[in-house]
Amino acid sequence: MRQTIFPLLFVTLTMATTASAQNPVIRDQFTADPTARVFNGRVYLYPSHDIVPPEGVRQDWFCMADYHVFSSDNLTDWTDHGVIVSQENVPWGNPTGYSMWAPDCVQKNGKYYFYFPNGPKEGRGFAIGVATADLPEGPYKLEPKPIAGVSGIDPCVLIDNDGSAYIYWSGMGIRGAKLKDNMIELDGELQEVKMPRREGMPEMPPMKVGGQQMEGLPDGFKEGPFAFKRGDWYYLTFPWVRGDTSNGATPTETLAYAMSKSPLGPWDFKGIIMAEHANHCWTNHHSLVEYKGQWYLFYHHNDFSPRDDKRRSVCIDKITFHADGTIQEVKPTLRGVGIASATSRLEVDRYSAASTNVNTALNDTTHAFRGLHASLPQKGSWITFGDVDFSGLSDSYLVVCAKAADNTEFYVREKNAKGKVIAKVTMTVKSEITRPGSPTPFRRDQSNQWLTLTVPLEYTPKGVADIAVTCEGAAEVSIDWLQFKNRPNYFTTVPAKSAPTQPDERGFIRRWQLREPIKQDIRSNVIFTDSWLRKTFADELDKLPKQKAKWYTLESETYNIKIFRFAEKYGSQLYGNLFWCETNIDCAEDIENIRLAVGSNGASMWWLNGEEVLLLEGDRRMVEDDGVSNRLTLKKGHNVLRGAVINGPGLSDMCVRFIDEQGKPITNFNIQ
Ligand code: FUB
Repeated sequence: MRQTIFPLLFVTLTMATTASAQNPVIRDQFTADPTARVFNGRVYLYPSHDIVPPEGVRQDWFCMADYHVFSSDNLTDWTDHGVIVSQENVPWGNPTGYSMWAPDCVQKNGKYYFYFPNGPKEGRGFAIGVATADLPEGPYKLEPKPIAGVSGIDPCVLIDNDGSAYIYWSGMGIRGAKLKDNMIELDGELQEVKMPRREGMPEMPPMKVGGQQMEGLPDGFKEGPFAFKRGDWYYLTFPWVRGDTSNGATPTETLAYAMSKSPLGPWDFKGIIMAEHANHCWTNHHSLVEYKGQWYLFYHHNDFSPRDDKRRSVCIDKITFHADGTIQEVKPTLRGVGIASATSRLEVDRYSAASTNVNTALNDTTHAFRGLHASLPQKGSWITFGDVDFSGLSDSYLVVCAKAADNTEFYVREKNAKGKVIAKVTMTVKSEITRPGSPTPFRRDQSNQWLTLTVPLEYTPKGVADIAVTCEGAAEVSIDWLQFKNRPNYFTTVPAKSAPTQPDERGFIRRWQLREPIKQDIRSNVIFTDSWLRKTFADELDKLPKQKAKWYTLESETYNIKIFRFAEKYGSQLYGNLFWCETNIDCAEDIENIRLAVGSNGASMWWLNGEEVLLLEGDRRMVEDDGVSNRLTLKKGHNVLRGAVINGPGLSDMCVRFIDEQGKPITNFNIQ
């Protein structure tokens, strides 16, 4: 038998990762008809791949040209392994049919069998092809012919405890058949069936059909069989149009199921797994899988294409079984499954639950993959978002992307709408905000636009907790996402009685004692004249011994001391501060004819052993060696270098070192 080999060609060279604990789970392409399987401890997702039909192809119909496979070990972070099978490479398939509908993949004796429907090169209808691989993500090798005796779509394979394999498909109802050990042929005789003649079409020759009709299923349109075994029950689950409009439901697909004690039935119909989609998306298609002790329902919905129900996206929700094996109906959520790290972007617009007046809408109606936002219209409106893991938080703050009129308040709380307040957010004209991707905050002056705000925390939950966002003001608040961030470690605390350190190789002093910032109300740095600075520093210096302020001994990660980060952590405001700093220098001998060289943002003044040695007046930037003192001596033994840095509306930092006559750094002293 000739086998067509399509080696690595089919696997895209890069693997993309998407992190999305919410529904839909794949956010950069349409994905439908999800079959989830657990292989080697990971969940593999084999969906079909909806695309927008190219020109010349029917625009209002399903359009699929290839298959991707995705995998995850937490149902949150998904790796796209790329294309595994493509229509132009199927030896028997129509290369421009765009009919690569719902697939499945199973593993037997270490080999992976990928089953997929496709339109044949000649004739009409669908056949089911097989591709095999040594790994779940491929590369896959295509069988030259489809499975004889199977005419239809939506293949699903069940492997029983004794290794017997059964295939189910839809076409003329739902059919099932035993597979031979080779997994690519039906076991048993094929029957000749006369094909019904379609109006205007030539008569078709009779077809050889295998397997048997699945008995016991309800009337009404059925497709997409997914069969599995749990305990000693076999389940046959399937999209089903119940056609019952009495409860207001439109005749679109539900997900339904039947149970049996034998793999090919007869089946005992049990009811609904998921009701019709509320927005009338016509199809649903699904699979059930147990992973790490929890059962999950994978299904699809047209969230990213609300006006076109042939472009769909895969969602996941938890599913539970009653003690008698029957299934509890699943209500679709936007939150989906998986524990979301508090430090990842929490798309709270895809909430677990919401007050009835909350609306969700696309951020950009022309680019659905740009996501959604949720609007909380009035005081008391709320959304909750389950399973957030706070364990990775230390010294953190909240970043939130929201839109509201000025002075509108909303809170982030633990657990629910009445829970403990984690952070209070007020949208004000003078909000200090950070552009995404930029570390520099700035001030905004317009209202009711999308803003990314940085907010201090009132309280940090422990472990895994649910959170809620509550509207506290009279006006509407729209929320896109939240994220908790840990402040980077710009400083290390130096414990008392630590060993002395030295300046770095460029002579910069990194160990400092910093007094907690002193708030200043300074609108502009133009006031930093010599006389103003001398008076201000002299007054403050006078007060220093009388104050009960806290001093911190810190070692900086960088040569320039980011005292604005110190202010952020230990002060009441980021801008408008006076900082006192001291460092203790021990010399083995006198070091003469050297100069103190300082860069500071903004102005600063420096004293060595109580004597003023340098003043940097005016509105300064931190530039290395911006101001240099007269010649001075670091005396043998102990020396104290003291500085005062002051800034109005800017972010403060400083770099300090001693240099010799040639400008070379002095490094031969200890710092206590
Ligand atoms: O995706 C194309 C078809 O739509 C599937 O094969 C059916 O199950 C339905 O979901």
